[in-house]
Amino acid sequence: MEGDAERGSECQRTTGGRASSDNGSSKALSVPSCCLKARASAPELDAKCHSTVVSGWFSEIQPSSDESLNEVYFNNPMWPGESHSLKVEKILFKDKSKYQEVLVFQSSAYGRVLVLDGIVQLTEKDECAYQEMITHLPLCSIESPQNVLVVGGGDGGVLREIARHSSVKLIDICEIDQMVIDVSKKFFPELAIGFEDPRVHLHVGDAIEFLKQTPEGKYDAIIVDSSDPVGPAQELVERPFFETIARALRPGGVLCNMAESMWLHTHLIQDMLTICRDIFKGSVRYAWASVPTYPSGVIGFLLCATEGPPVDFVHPINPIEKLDGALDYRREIKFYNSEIHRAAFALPSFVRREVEALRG
Ligand code: SPD
Repeated sequence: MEGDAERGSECQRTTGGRASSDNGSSKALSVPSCCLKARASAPELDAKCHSTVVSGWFSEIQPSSDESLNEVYFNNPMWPGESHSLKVEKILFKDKSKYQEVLVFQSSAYGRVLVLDGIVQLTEKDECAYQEMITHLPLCSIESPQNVLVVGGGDGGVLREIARHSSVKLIDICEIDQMVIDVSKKFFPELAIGFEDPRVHLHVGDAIEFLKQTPEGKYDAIIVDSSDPVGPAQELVERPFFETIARALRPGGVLCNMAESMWLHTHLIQDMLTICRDIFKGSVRYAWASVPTYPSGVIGFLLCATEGPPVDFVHPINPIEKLDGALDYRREIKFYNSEIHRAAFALPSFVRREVEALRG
């Protein structure tokens, strides 16, 4: 759907904390534990409206459910009290898939932007930081990765990055939402190019079901490139999911999981680290990178290894600079290098203090 930047979005109302689903039934809205404070003080959570474009600006805020109040907005429960805005030149696409609202717009400062359920997933300008880090942090931490699984990642950017590793023979991807793939192919060719690699096998469906069918020990590395844990990705930060991941990894295999912002989500990071320390018997570390268009401007990565040959995440054993042709494969690498890799594990003192699980 195309339109001008001034046009707002249709709202789908919810009542009593329950969201209407496509078939008219309702299911409970779940809010991660780190957001309970926001929930307690925000009755507006009952509204589930996305992709607010007001006066030519997109913001990660949503209209209030109170119909008597015109133009009153509240922030996303994942980041109470703040909202980043981008100036919109043109809305290029907006539709609702079976799972979420999908919006693409041309911004004046960051190129094209992909938004799911009102939350920025990537922009053309800074996507390199996220896709390169979430991919090369794990793949450069093990020798000669061969079988890799991507959970989510329907835009194709992580596939593009995995393809730099010539040791890789198989790249499975399990993405739940076909619309994300189609939209990426149409509007983000620099990312969707990842799907063109002959090693890629696409599975459209639920990752938890996919992992249950996966033979034990199949993968050397699994990359979880999910959206935030509200909506379809909620289960991807919970114990049963991490258990299925660990089962699907070979001994000494590695997971890299998107792990939110250290400025906003230390509770969530603490929970994920505690669960993963328990499940993965090898090393478990937290790294981060700067991504200006994500809330608070940073994003974190949880790295876990299963029991087996020890993995030292901080010092890449498989440095990208030594991989033949990797730096220029299909397009020049923009953000990641071995120095950034090592530095990504340096954590501010407040994070070390607040996230108990990082002290061990
Ligand atoms: N807060 C937004 C986090 C989005 C993480 N997923 C991005 C998908 C890019 N491949």
